[in-house]
Amino acid sequence: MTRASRAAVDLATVVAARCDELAAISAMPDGIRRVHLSPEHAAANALAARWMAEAGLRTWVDAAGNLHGRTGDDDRPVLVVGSHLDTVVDAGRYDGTVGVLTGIAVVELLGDRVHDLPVAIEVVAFTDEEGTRFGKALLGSSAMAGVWDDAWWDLEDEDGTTLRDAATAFGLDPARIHEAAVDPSTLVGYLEAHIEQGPYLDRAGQALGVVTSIASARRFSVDVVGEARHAGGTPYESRHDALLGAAEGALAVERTCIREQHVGTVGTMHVEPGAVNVVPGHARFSVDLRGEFDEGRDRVWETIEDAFAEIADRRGLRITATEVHRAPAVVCAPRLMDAVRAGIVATGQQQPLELFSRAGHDAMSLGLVTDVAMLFLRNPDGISHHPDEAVSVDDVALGIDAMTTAVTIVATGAAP
Ligand code: HGY
Ligand code: MN
Ligand code: MN
Repeated sequence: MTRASRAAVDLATVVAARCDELAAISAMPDGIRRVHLSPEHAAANALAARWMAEAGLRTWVDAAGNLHGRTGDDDRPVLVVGSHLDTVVDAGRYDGTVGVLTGIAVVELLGDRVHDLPVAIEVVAFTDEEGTRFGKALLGSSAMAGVWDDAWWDLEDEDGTTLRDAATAFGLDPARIHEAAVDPSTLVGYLEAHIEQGPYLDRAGQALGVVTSIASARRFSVDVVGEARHAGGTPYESRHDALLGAAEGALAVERTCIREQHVGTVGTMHVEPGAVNVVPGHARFSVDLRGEFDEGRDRVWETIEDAFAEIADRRGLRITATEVHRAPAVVCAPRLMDAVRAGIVATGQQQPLELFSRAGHDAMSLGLVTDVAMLFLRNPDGISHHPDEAVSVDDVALGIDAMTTAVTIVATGAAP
């Protein structure tokens, strides 16, 4: 029988209310959209910084736009606890936010004990975990991991604004981005609490789970060039219809991934000239491809590219795929997984489910420079990246208790 502490239940109630406050910071009148380097990003950082300060954390925004809050200002080694505040379009209100707010709640639950720990706790609210605005995900955590690629500055959003110009307008100095990089020797590890974004904890009747590894991902922008022609006068045998080529390409992604037990999604598609009486001459669509391991993911991508080549040849099209994001699979560290597992068991949940994350997370970036582990919270029906995304206050309370225990174990080697 799982049972959260009274203090964690009170904190979880605050976390839920804060998720609602953050949800109101949106570029959409009737949904949640909070993207990298936007006014909503700045507002969310300011609000979360206030909550961090109220919890006694020293706060700052780094050269990439990530918000940090740390206990003390000495040179103790650092345990980072975080997640992200940016969102997809028409998002749910718990993806990322619950992890950041759980980190703040852990500091509040530890209270004065936090100063006795041999490590500093640093809560980080990453920006641009999603890649919604510029297509490349994990920009904030990549900067902190020290793997920034200056070529990213030329990425453009749908309005043609470059990442460089957006960063400058936000008040950041692109020339100083490398100052966001953490010194890996100062870290003892990274822990992240996140809603599962899948149905497996819900199906198992468990509130919390331990993540074993995080999906290996690649994203592409696929251009399909055909010929715009009159919709009435052009016989089929003379057509090079870019939309139909893209449609066949999207179906090839689905067919290949089902057969190869991977996950591929075509989330966006643009067609030009976009007139009812013109055979489309150009189409562009996105591919989000994931697998448990990099080798399998790459093999599946090669199969998909072969399918694109066959479609292009048969329909007289030019199909070009450009990679816009790649993140290697990250295996969670057993010593941190043990701490997360112990935290869950301490809430009364025996034999916590261990599962591979099909969703990407900032832990993928931090996993390049330090040990990482993740705590999953039950996400009813696995609905996420959707307004119906949900998590219960009771499960958030259990997550706060579990994360507090995990943090204490990682920091001191023993449970509180
Ligand atoms: O796309 C993902 O998997 C994550 O939610 N950014
Ligand atoms: Mn997400
Ligand atoms: Mn997320």
